[in-house]
Amino acid sequence: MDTIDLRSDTVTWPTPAMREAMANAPVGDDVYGEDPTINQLEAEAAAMLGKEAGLFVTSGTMGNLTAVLTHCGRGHEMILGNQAHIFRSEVGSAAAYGGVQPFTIPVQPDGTLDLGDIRAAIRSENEHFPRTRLICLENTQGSTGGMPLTAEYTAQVGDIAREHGLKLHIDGARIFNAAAALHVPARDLAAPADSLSFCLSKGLCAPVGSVLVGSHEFIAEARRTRKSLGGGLRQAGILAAAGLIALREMTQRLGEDHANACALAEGLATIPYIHIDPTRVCTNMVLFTFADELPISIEELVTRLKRDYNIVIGGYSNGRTQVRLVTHYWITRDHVNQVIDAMRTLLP
Ligand code: TLP
Repeated sequence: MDTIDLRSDTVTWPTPAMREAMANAPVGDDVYGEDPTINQLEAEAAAMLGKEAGLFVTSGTMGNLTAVLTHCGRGHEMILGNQAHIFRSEVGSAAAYGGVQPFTIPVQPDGTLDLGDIRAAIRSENEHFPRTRLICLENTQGSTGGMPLTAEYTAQVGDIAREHGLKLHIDGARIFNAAAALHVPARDLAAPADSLSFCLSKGLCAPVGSVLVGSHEFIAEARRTRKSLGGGLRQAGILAAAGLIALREMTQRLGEDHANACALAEGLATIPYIHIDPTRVCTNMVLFTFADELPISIEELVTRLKRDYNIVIGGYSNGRTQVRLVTHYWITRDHVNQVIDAMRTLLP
């Protein structure tokens, strides 16, 4: 990549090996189930997550929406975090297209939902109430800086879901970052869930795509939901070919991104005007805030980082001084050091 782009891991370019695999991928019409590369990707993804079947979808948003619409009907309620990507950043799609009502509860500083809060949010049977149908977790939890949820915690939520006849969906956009951070197979984190959607296109570098996994029965229904959303794909094996490399190879190297995120956080912690707790960095995200008495405005800082150092940062918005930096395949340790040096120069 030609810039040091830390806005997100969504900015990653496909690797040269991916581009080559894409050019040579065997393809077919996937609506007929005849794309061998997609079939292979779906089977391998399901196996890695310990589920029966998988479904290739265009994005994390489509994976989550397809899952929610498959689990829930109109007027049903889903319990999820008030900082969940599904609630905050998916355009209200579950409500818009499925009439599914969100019941939000606070995301805790460690990225979990409090078990007591989940229990309290489950509706009793009453003519007036919507029916609770689904619990959604996010692993890693983006709003708390990519905190991984453990298998033990997820199992406890799974127990609550089963006790009450509910389904559990995991927005596992970065589930392989969680697995790498916790040193467990991703399937352990997915085990209690009825469905999980993960992204090939974030830290795993594929240009497009996510995979939704679950039981044969669930995925058969989800296929219909995906079709209704306009997500029935044809010769998309050229995309799945990159996804296979993402799954087989890129999942194995995420620890490097986590180590770079730690190094970045530790370096930033030595700079005046930056408030950061490096011990909270667990995966590939670094969250920090600027002190109020910054010598230059945040806008000026962002402009000069880009203009003078070719460093792109984001995550802040007017009136908010919180910044998120995300490490990924295209960010090297040398880049990390350049970022720390540039910040130190601009914030003396
Ligand atoms: N996250 C993006 C932005 O939308 C915020 C990012 O830069 O982090 N679940 C989670 C936890 C996500 O972080 C994202 C994307 C999605 C779902 C949606 O994935 P896409 O962008 O593929 O629809």
